Amino acid sequence: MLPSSSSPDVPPVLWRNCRLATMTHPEGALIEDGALMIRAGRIEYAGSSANAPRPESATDVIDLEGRLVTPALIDCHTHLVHGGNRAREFEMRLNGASYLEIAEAGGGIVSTVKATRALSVAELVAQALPRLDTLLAEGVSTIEIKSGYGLTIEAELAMLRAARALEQARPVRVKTTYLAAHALPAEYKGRSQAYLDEIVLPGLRLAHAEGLVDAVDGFCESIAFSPDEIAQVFTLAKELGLPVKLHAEQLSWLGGARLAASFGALSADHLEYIDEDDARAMAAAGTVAVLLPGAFYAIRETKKPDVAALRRHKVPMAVSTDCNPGTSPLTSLLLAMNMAATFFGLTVHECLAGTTRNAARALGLIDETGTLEAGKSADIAVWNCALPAELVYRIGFNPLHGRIFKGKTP
Ligand code: DI6
Ligand code: FE
Repeated sequence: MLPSSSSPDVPPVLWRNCRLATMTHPEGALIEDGALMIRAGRIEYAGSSANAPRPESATDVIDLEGRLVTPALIDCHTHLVHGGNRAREFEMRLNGASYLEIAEAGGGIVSTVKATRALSVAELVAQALPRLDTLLAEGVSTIEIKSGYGLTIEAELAMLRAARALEQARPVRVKTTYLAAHALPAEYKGRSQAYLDEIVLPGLRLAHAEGLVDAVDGFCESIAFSPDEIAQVFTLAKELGLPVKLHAEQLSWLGGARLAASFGALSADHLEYIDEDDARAMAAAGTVAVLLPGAFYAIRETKKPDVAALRRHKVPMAVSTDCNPGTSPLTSLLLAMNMAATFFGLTVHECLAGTTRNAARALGLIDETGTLEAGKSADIAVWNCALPAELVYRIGFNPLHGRIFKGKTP
């Protein structure tokens, strides 16, 4: 059991004899004989044992026996709160049904909307907890959770209230994202402007007034909302002082990524269909590229994001599960890293940076977490392995030894 040192009157704890991946170095240097000093839930020192401060008493030294230590993982793009599942639809697809046939049979996002609207906040929390616990068991300490399956004002607020409640129910940091511009509900078929005017925009004002919104997102796609429609949502977000992010270029090119960049978005996500100019615009805006290999895999997409262009323009890349019941029923950030490496060619360091430092950036949290350095929250993962590559290469194996959140062992 790892020690806790979260309250100010508790003496600091020195953790020594670990292989430290602070994730502060662009190339991901590993400190072979590393140490951490943690006091009152914050990191006071992270670096070589040789330069570590002396502990105030011999009892406050913990030997990590050479284990790998990284920042706790961050899942920066999830639809974790939702009702029901889409297993039957999965089976229909295996039997050859097309997305259109499934949609016409009441499948797709519409079926999750129906299941979500039927649930209370408490029931939404209860259905999300097993998914959250699975992610926490793999060393996740920060998670982003979107609305987007309610599609009425009250149901969108309920989803965000459930997301906030999850932060009280578990030792985890939750960032919420308003995604009413996710899909057009059946009652507004063919009337997207009316949906924006009557639901999305007034709902955003109410959600913000209740303190439920940390960022605003949209689905910019031919089957969802146009750049002009997304721009209306982002304009209100900016008026309310909220950061934005966007599901962009997932199934086609519409100009979503560069629209997001023009609004100074925290991130643009999916990005299978971006081009060089999109990467350039994202780099100029400091917009993080969030790659979602689980959705690429589950829908059997063939077009891969242009990682070479993102690298050329030094666009920070994050990796996330996109945990959602339809296109990415994935609750393993370790497997998401393996997929990002295997499908998209990311390096081990890019994968680990993608679930720590750059994921923190995608949530506007880089000053609080995502790297191991003095002043930041003591959000730490200790692994029963020696190399970061062991976190990415295994498929379906969890080497977590212990997770520390704000200096406390949950
Ligand atoms: N892109 C996706 O892949 C999911 N949402 C989005 O904007 C699909 C969500 C679902 O199918 O339930
Ligand atoms: Fe998504």
